[in-house]
Amino acid sequence: MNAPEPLRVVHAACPHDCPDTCALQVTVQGGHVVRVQGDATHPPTHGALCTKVSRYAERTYHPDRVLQPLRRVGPKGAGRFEPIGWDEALDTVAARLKAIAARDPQAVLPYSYAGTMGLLQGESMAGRFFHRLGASRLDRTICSSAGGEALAATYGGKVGMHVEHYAESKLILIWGSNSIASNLHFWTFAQAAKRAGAKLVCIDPRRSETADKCHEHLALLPGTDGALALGLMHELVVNDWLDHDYLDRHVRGWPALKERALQWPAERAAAVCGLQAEQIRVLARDYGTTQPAAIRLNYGMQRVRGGGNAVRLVALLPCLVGAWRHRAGGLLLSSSGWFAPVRDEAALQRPDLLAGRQPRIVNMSTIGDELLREASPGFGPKIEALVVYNSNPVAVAPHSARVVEGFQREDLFTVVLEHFMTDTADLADIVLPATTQLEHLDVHTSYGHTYALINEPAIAPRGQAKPNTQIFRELAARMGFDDPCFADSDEQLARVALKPQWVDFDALRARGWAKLTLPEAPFAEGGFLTADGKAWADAPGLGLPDYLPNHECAASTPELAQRYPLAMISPPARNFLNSSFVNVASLRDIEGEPLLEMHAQDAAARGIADRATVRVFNDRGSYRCRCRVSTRARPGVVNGLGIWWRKLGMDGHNVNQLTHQRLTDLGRAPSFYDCLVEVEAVAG
Ligand SMILES: Nc1nc2c(c(=O)[nH]1)N[C@H]1C(S)=C(S)[C@@H](COP(=O)(O)OP(=O)(O)OC[C@H]3O[C@@H](n4cnc5c(=O)[nH]c(N)nc54)[C@H](O)[C@@H]3O)O[C@H]1N2
Ligand SMILES: Nc1nc2c(c(=O)[nH]1)N[C@H]1C(S)=C(S)[C@@H](COP(=O)(O)OP(=O)(O)OC[C@H]3O[C@@H](n4cnc5c(=O)[nH]c(N)nc54)[C@H](O)[C@@H]3O)O[C@H]1N2
Ligand code: SF4
Ligand SMILES: [Mo]
Repeated sequence: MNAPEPLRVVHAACPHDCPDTCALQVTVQGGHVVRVQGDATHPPTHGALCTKVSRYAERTYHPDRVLQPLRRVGPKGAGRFEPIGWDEALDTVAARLKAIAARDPQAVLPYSYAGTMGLLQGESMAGRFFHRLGASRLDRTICSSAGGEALAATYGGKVGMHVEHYAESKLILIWGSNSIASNLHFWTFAQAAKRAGAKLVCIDPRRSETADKCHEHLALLPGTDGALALGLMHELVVNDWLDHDYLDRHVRGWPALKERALQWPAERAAAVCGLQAEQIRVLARDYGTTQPAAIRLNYGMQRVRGGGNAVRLVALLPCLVGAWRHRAGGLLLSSSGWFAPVRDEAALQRPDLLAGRQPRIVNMSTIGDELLREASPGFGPKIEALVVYNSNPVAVAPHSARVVEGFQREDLFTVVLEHFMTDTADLADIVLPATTQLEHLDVHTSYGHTYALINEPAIAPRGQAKPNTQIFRELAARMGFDDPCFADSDEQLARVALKPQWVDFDALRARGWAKLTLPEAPFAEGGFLTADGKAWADAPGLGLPDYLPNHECAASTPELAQRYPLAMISPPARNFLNSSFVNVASLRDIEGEPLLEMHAQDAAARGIADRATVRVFNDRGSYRCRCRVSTRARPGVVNGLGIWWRKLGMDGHNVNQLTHQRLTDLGRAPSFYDCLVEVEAVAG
């Protein structure tokens, strides 16, 4: 008998759009991945992974992986494809893009998001390619730009506490975050704090898994967080639970904001939020009298019309009470701004290849409308070609009916780089097989901690799959782009991704991760990243933040609220990551079917029984799912857990059949959780 092949352990990083960006250790034997584990030495990961990524190998070795290029044969959307060789596939794509670009390169649009958060397989070679072509630029707003712009307007960047320090907090507000599902490694620190006596408060319309484990749960109405923050400020002012010294020295515009807050007694805020005034008073007293007090804000609360204003208001709370003086006090929404000086985006993406051109910018969040727009002086040319990578827009973008109509245009040429035949790949003309994280090199930063990570390839690409970088390299050659930068290898890209004065690449490689050197309590003495170092209540061009009611609610659209009296939010299901993993059988089995959680009172009023099949609908469309009559939903609000692949749902639709394309107040982002619906039981 032969001796068993030796085991090899490779440093890797979780590629997913998740704040935790775990450090992985991948065990390989005989060219095959046998185990994916968390790196015990990486402090935020501490050796533990979520259920989804513990199964990452199942995704890589999935029998449905697309492993060769495909060309559509039937009519668009019929899902009939035939395998073709790489040469033919790339020649076809290059010929079409060349012909379109000869008329106007802006008729070509890249569409990508965070299927992988890797700096290489994200926007490196792809960025170079589209810059050189002069294609339309994509406004990448689908997730976090309302909150991101709000943080920039308040702190001067997407910066906040170090996640590790939550373990020492005495009070933690978990605000718009189902941390157990979507920020597991923060939750570990919050639990340590809880064991040490800290109080945990969850602020979320849904009684989530996380709310179950907190001491208090404020189930406010969706989109009312700004009113809650103003109500809390009112209590902090009238009870003088303020850090006057901090406010005087480190906050710009506080006197004016204080006047606004004084118009929001607890009763007024409670009426808007659908809470009891007493709940707001108790929370304000806790927050005003406990140090250190920390807020873990997450993006769930900014997917509404007033999301940007709400984040600005919440982000000012730690300044009122001086929470920033402690390393275990303050707020974290995103840590990605700490990496802004570290990442060398210009070196990776080479915007200089635009050579002075300024192509139009197209918003990814309104892709349905954009694809259906005709040429006009204001818009420019009609979109004739779409190159999709790292995203599944047909499932995740709002107002699916419009999105699908756009993707079904017979005159649209669509290329999709993918691992699987997603809802988007089904509507492609050409599908190109991409490698997964176990098959390519990458470098990662994080939006939930302050460590850089390396991802070494563990195995050779499966089948004929190629890294995104390689696909764009080969396409560039066929387009005749002979700039030397298109010959850079992934290794060369990895070496320029992070600036050496911050992260030494060889040290990163040796250990798998590297912590940025940053102050422990970054704003203990002010020093925000704004022009004057203060936190801005009054931001240039924006003025003071205020509560803005949802696009769709009784206050803004009373007639609509009569017909569609239920507010629907569509937060992520725990065992999926956006629409990724929906096709991994073991994870889909845990989730079961597309679910709508509904309060018993609302169910009784409609004669809906637990586990009934229901139709959820509004003027934009409808979809079917299983109803769970549950205390996870508060009265008046239904929770449609996302984001199923349309074709794996009950009727070929998902929750985005109901969402709309109206944008947030800041950041031009979608307002997924600002959506009125009605629900009825259906037979069968
Ligand atoms: N398991 C899992 N993890 C994920 C994801 C996933 O799909 N699955 N998605 C990843 C992505 S893309 C992101 S952007 C991050 C963060 O993604 P988030 O969407 O922030 O993720 P959650 O924290 O799961 O969900 C947000 C919470 O906000 C609540 N919420 C909805 N509307 C409101 C509101 O108006 N006010 C308040 N206060 N709360 C509201 C929801 O009920 C939910 O519990 O998570 C990432 N992690
Ligand atoms: N109703 C509703 N809609 C939502 C949300 C919600 O909460 N409710 N959340 C929104 C949010 S926060 C976000 S971030 C978006 C997310 O939307 P997307 O960024 O589109 O995320 P995914 O659905 O995970 O799709 C990512 C795709 O990229 C592919 N991929 C992964 N790695 C690679 C790679 O290396 N190469 C290539 N070529 N492909 C790769 C995966 O196979 C997957 O199909 O959805 C948004 N849509
Ligand atoms: S999805 Fe998040 S929690 Fe799961 S392994 Fe990746 S980074 Fe860690
Ligand atoms: Mo996201």
